[in-house]
Amino acid sequence: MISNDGPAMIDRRPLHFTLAGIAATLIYFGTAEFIAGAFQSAAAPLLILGQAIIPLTPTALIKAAIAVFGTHDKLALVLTIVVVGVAIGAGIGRIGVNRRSLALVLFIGLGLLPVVLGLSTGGSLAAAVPALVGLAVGIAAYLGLIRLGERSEHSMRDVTRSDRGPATGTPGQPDRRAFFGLAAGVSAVGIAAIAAGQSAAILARNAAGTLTKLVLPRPATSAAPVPAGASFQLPGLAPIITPNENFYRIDTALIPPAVDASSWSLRIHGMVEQEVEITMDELLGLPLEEHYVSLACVSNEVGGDLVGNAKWLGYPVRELLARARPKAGADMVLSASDDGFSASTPLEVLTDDRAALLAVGMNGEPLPREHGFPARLVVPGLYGFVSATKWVTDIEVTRFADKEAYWTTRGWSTHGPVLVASRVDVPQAGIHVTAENGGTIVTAGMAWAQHTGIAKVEVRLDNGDWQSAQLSDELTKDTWRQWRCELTGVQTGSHTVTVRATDAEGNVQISERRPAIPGSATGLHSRDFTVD
Ligand SMILES: Nc1nc2c(c(=O)[nH]1)N[C@H]1C(S)=C(S)[C@@H](COP(=O)(O)O)O[C@H]1N2
Ligand SMILES: [Mo]
Repeated sequence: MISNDGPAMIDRRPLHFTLAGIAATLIYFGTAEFIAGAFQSAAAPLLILGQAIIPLTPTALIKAAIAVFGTHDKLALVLTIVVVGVAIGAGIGRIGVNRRSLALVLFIGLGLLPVVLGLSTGGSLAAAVPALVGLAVGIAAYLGLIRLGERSEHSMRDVTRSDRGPATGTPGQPDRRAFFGLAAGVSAVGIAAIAAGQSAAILARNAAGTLTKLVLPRPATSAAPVPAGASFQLPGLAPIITPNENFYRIDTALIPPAVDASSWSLRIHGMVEQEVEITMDELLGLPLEEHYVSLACVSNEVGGDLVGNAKWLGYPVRELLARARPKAGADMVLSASDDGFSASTPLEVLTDDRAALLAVGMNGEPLPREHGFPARLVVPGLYGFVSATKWVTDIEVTRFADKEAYWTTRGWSTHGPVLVASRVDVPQAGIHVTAENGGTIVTAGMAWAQHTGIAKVEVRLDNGDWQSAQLSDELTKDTWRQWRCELTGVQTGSHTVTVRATDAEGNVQISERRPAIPGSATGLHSRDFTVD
């Protein structure tokens, strides 16, 4: 007798069902992404799931993801959803070994999740199409694959049962090969379709950005050109004006909202004597002002690059609020965009004489879509999360006691004044330097304390004394400044340069290391370098 438990009798069904589940999940995502991409629809399940997950994700995790992936955090999120989805799909597929109808119910339930989420956030019925077609294709792939898998199993059993011996055990082989081939093929097509759908979405987004071009009027008040003395021209040192394409981007939108300038309007309401609504035509007809303002993110790490400086064109928020006439007792302005973000800004900051703008232009161009097209707020002296609402459509005059903004409900502070900060840019990380003229090393970087101004920057080599750095000419007290210092007598070997800034009110940068939550990271930035 030939025993029944030879190697040929390994039960492959769990493997088949698991692989079928994986392939089905990939082809589900792929079909849906592809359809959504082809019709330039926002109904792609990955997008819907991503948007649903962002608000549920612990803030610390979001900030960590931004720190690790930078502006690729959105791609990382999409990939995470695919990987987690595939893992769940594998598990459900495996359940089908014993309970096939349960597996189907679970697949249908999960596949419909983006449909339900899409509809509940105001999506149209048409927006359900990509996920529904994806689900149909995914289920068909699962059932087809397990049938093929079973056929290969049965033929193996038939062979063994009829006792014909291993040499004739081949009739099951073609089916088995067909199974693995089909499972791999379906998975590959799924992955390719996900990639195609995502690329189509990116292309469509870029095209939309150019379609909605807006012609900016000449400023009524222009900013002076950047004086030569404002910049030290040094390789590796951040430029005084950050080009738009290099400006950091932080927001909770998986895809930057596409807001049409002609239908855009801003409403000012709440604790006001007079509600005000302003359209883009009206806004562009007002005397617009140009101001240099540096913007920083509260979650910028010590030495990080979530800070930039631009020349903004806009209308003073102070003037708009004067039209609405805030009522006594109001102390906060809650600005919001249609994507669910909101920021709480102290009313007094928006009514004093600083250049708080409802901005339409950035460095001489209409706002790029990522930076808030067609209009956003920019407020000197506050972190972006409490002031710089992009795609802004709503301004409510209220009280801190009555309303909370997006990040405040997630553990961040209500008020967000910027702390004095500085950073080493030169020598660049990982670069070996040669000391000129017997040990002279040039070090340089940026320092900022928006709306107060930088008064002093000091540099320390290793554990030496603090020495004063040279400062570039100040553009305005709302912008960052460059600093530069020549270190002399530097020996060959490893060194560390540390920087600290002092603002115009005499506040010295906090050297104690503190995490970003709730009100910005503190600590001094150092750069290690090697002199050859
Ligand atoms: N609508 C909207 N506006 C927003 C945000 C957002 O998530 N949504 N993020 C804010 C944060 S945290 C910062 S730091 C700045 C960043 O502006 P930027 O992306 O133009 O650099 O935008 C602010 N405005
Ligand atoms: Mo931010």
